[in-house]
Amino acid sequence: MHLESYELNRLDTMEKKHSNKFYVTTPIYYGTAKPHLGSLYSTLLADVAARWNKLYGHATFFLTGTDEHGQKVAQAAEKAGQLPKAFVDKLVPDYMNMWHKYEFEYNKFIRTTDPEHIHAVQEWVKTVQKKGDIYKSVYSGWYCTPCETYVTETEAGPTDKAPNCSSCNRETNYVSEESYFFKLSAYQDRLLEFYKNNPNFMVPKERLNEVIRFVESGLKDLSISRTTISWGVPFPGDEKHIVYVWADALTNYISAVGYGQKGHENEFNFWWPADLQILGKDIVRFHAVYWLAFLMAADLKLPKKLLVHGWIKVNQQKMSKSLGNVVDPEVLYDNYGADCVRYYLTRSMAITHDSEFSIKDLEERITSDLANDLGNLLNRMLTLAFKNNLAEVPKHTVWNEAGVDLRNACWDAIEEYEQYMNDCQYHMALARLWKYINQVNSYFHANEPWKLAKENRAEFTEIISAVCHSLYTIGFLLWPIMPKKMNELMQNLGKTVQVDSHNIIDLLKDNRWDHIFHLQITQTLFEKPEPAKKEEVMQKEKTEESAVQNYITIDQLMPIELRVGTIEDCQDLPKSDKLYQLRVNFGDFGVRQILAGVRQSFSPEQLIGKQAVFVYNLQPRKMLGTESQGMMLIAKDSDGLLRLVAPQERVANGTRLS
Ligand code: ME8
Repeated sequence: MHLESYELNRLDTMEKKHSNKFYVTTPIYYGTAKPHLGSLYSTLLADVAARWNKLYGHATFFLTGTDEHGQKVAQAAEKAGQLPKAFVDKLVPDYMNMWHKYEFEYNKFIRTTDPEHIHAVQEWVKTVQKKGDIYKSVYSGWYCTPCETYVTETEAGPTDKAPNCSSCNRETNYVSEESYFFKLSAYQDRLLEFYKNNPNFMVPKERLNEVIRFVESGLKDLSISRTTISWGVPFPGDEKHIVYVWADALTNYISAVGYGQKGHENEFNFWWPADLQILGKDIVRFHAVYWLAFLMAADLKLPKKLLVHGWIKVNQQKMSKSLGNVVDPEVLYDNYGADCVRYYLTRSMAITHDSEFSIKDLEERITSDLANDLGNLLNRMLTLAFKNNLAEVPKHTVWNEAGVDLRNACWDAIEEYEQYMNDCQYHMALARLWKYINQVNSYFHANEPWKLAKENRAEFTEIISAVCHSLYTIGFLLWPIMPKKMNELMQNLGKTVQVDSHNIIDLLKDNRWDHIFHLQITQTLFEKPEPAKKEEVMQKEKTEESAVQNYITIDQLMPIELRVGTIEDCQDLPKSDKLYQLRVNFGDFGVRQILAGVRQSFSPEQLIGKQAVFVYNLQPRKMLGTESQGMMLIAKDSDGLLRLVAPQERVANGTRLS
């Protein structure tokens, strides 16, 4: 269910029905490229947090969206030969579709080009201007376009040369322009006071110290307008200027819930302040310093918590387009399904640290945690129950010692899992829950219910009931992580996950293990990844359609000499059923003998006289005792069909491709 906004009457009922509200946000992603595993990860964490709060019966609002103004987007659009708005319009569905695939139940997808947002940004500027915290002056300094930020004097040091950006290490440009400034310096003490009084404001706590050090080193007023570009929110009262993209973007968190919009005051007062704002460690300063000061200046409340997560790394490096190691979530979805990827990311990426992503780890997690530990437990219990006519598991009242121990262990697991989830330590929560899943497995094995089915029906039923109660609890607790799979698991137990205003976590804690279960066998919950699939994904990783793109630089490309030649002769290569021995004429560059493995797709008549493209400077090598002095390029489609690669019209033999 995706609600674009909450109407007022609905808000009234919500205020009455729900004991509490929970508002969670993700960064809004630059409208420059499609979603990748990093943006997916932040959004997943927000979805997990929102769903976890739904289990408490809280009214939740989950906001995500795109950051569409500024130089970075304008440049990307220009490069694509499009106007900025048309460019971002094309990208937004990519985000929405991907988020739907991964079952992200966001309530609003904000775009900074939305008219309500633009209006809200202007309202914020006017409010702060009235207060006297915005003034006009001239800005001169080094600017990093990829990060849309100025390098501070301290960071730049005494230099006439362009310093590299302290965040992304790319080169900066010197700019000097008339600008409106926000009196950030006036908020230094209030910010430090806030950090001191709210030591748990940031997860992980340690990051707050870095922020404190930065603020203590002295805050300079912040330039919040630009005259050098036009793609942005017009600065109210001075349309030569546009609002600095970060001042524009950060405001999304309040504009999305009604800030600055007449008739939306109740909505805004209901949702704001945000309970949790999720972001990567690259944008801490913007959120923990500028954003808070912007809010203070408008006399608005401050967010309750920032969750700052580390990088997902691939091959030991941060994923980034320029490094060419970007993982495509679509490929993962197609191969493993949304829930398995959701589980892997929450389980294996430690919130507080950078974590390495690998297909091998992903597959191991699916096999060991999901298919073996959890899936098999459900499977074995169901098969045994059905084999012994126990599709209806009756209410059980008096538990023997092993059952009582397992029930106590279940309650302990809930308590500790809850603690970790509320601290946003999702990977720890899952590790803790798996300890319990292993306890249930041990209980099942140790009590050997398969031996009791005939001789001690009461005890057999008790064991099945205990496993059902355990799985029922696990199903709810894991629902925020794997919503679809846990709905399936519940269906196997004859239950459903229904989130409304009830506090399910409390119900689980108070659960006396007195449920009746109507068991159903459906399809296997988790399939182990087939070895073939693994190979396929690995292979894809290596090719350009892959999850991980391995770019080469222009310098690596230049030495490869591709030339057009005419095939003058074509003979079978003795002892080979694949190779032809070709004689290829490269005009001024001579005639060469080249072996090509295309015998099964072309007859000699189909090749002789044709032009094709060859790698001309490949080191000669011998195949079956015959030397090949180059390589013919071939296009092979997914059905294995081969086609010659040739210029559309004949060119002089020896022509080089450039
Ligand atoms: O910074 N690992 O947008 P952005 C984990 N528009 N998370 C990653 C990641 C990685 N390798 N790469 C990116 C912007 N992320 C601004 C935000 S908010 C008012 C404006 C995630 O498209 C992480 O959350 O560059 C990071 O902070 C965010 O994407 C940056 O997204």
